[in-house]
Amino acid sequence: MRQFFLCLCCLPLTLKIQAQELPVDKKATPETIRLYNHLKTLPSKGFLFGHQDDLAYGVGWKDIPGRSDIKDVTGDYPGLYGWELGRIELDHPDNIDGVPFDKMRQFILEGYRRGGVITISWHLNNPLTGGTAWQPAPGTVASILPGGEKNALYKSWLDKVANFLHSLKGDHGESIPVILRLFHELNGNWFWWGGSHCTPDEFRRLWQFTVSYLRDEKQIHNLLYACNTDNFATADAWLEKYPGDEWVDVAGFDTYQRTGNAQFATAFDRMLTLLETITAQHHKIPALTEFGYNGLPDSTWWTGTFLPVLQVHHLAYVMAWRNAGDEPGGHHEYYVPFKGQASAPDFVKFHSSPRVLFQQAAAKERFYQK
Ligand code: BMA
Repeated sequence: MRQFFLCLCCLPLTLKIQAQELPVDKKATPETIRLYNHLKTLPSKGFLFGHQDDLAYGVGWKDIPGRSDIKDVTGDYPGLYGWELGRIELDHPDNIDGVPFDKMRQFILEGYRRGGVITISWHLNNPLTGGTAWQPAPGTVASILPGGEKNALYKSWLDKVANFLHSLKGDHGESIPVILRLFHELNGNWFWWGGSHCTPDEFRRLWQFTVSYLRDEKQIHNLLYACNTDNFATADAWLEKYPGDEWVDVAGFDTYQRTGNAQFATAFDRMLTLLETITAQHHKIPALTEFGYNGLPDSTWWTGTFLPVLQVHHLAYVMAWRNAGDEPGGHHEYYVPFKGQASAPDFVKFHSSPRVLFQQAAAKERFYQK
């Protein structure tokens, strides 16, 4: 009898532990479902720190096994790794930023093995004109929807994306979960899918078609879907083209500092407050899907400007954009410090803040395990 009572007492606890919510894909793999549930509760503890292309290159180096600018500075890898599929649609061996897809697959496995989280974006060419992602043309979105003249071409591009996603396998043959960030910065006018280049209805249909095609047609079940704007002014503005609760797992925005610290901090804080309201109402995972202060000219930016704002908000992750280094035309692009960069000592302090999770802390979360 006593044993029976004990069992009954344990029942609610057991049920609670086992109650897993399902993402957009109800047939998602066990690892993907675990990651989804874990990321939902993570913001109450802290946020992952991510970096685009972290393992592929940094400022002044490329393709050195095990190297990472973040590791050079902190001794730790990021907790989240961003990768980019642009040019996969052209069957190109390298992506838009010179990362070979074969190597990317290895880097993804490497990050996953360390317990990190993977997110992927896609600056796909304009399917109507053959121009780049940054070359909008009237009617592009309509042309790739079902019934449109470029729908077959777009599907053939999605087939290539599906093949790549399908090829991402862990050591036990399991599919590596990926947060797929589709049609990002959707409220900006610079991409063919963005801003005034399509109607809210066209955008929603594009999103829903793409998710359905990957999930239902191609049977890709290792994906969480992230939807993000660029800077935005109101919750209504963020939601203007929102594809709908059943189509989105992660909700976020991208922001870059192009003003003084105080002005940036005020705007950033405001957007985070709005995002938290949106994600609470819609039960989505909140994330800062891209950020950066190019060249990091302020040596105390990490703990003086960025962290004070982040600390009073709740996000699952933040992701710094890529350390491209020197670019043609005398430009440079980098968003995390490299060894010797002015903000490197402050980044080490930022790394040790208890709410910021790099790889060592991320591994302890055991995102993919029961
Ligand atoms: C932009 C820049 C470009 C890059 C593109 C796609 O923000 O970093 O140099 O080609 O993203 O990754």
